[in-house]
Amino acid sequence: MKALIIGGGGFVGSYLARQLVQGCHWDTTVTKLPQEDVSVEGCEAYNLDILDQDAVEALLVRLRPDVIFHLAAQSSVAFSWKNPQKTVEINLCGSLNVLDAVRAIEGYAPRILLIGSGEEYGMLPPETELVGEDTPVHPGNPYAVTKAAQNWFGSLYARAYGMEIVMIRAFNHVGPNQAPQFVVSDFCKQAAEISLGLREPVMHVGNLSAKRDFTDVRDVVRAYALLAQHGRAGETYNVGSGTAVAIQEILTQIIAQSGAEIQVEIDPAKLRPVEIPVIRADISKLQQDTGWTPEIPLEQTIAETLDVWKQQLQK
Ligand code: A2R
Ligand code: GDD
Repeated sequence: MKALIIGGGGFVGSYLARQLVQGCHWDTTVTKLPQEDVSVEGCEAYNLDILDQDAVEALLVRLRPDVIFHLAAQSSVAFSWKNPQKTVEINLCGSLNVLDAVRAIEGYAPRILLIGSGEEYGMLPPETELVGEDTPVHPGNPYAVTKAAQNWFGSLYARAYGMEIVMIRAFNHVGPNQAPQFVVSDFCKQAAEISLGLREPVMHVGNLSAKRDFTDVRDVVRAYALLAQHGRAGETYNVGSGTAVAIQEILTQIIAQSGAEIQVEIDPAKLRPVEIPVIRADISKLQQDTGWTPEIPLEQTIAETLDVWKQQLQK
């Protein structure tokens, strides 16, 4: 099996590349942006901007992968409020470039995994806390709008052109080396800096009452590989843990694991114009079709993320 990961220079990319090379033994190539570095043994890397459709098509003609994992995105909800246009350009126009590049190649019918988001469900009525794939979507931020639109295009192209597209709604994924704009990495970085005496013992946080569904990135990429093999074309799959944890609970765990005395301050700049109170995935469809189940507990992910930050900050 030949796999191509588009957007492999981000957080999930190198974990997915390792899963495909070491776990699945697939011939795997990644694309990245020129300033990024992806060094996964046994994996070749090419520079690719998904906004350049000709370049996307040329690479696909050259490699003709059997499976394409489309990860490339502007992935920050917070940034999407600041720059909705850029978010639309990358997440919607960029994804269409990938789909249209595949379509333009005569006789070529790869499987395509489009990675969307649990954020697509958005503002749900208060009693709907567990969201299945058929729950109507009400995106609550610009990022979520682009991912919902990507999902609709995936479903439309699968139906209209018979393309082998599987859509994924990924809920919050976490793990070592995630960028510090995301909550677990952000809190772990601040706690590590405090433990090492690099900053005053005060953590700056946003909304602690929101509840989100967190899964370790290594479990997430196992699910992606299984969906590439067993996911049904034209269908959407939730990928999450099936449990919702309050951000306050995560903060408490991180502070306890850091062993430091820490004060907490709400930073108004970290609050969002609209906040969805609870997001929790119904993962029964994923489990039925693939047999996947999450294996790494959140405490372990937090411990490893904290450790990696300490190592990096001491360099
Ligand atoms: O924004 P950057 O400089 O971090 O680069 C991101 C890259 N990217 C692009 N790649 C090709 N052409 C573009 N025009 C373009 N714009 C951005 O896609 C980054 O290296 C990668 C996405 O990785 P992350 O932002 O680290 O997201 P993560 O956590 O790996 O999530 C993978 C997928 C995304 O579609 C998320 O929206 C979804 O899972 O949750
Ligand atoms: N980043 C951040 N920093 N978030 C905070 C903070 C803080 O200091 N304090 C509280 N939060 C809350 C946010 O308001 C949000 O409710 C929750 O923590 C998670 O925020 P993020 O980690 O920034 O992730 P996200 O949920 O906005 O988006 C992530 O998950 C989506 C899937 O559900 C991203 O990885 C998206 O790309 C992904 O699609």
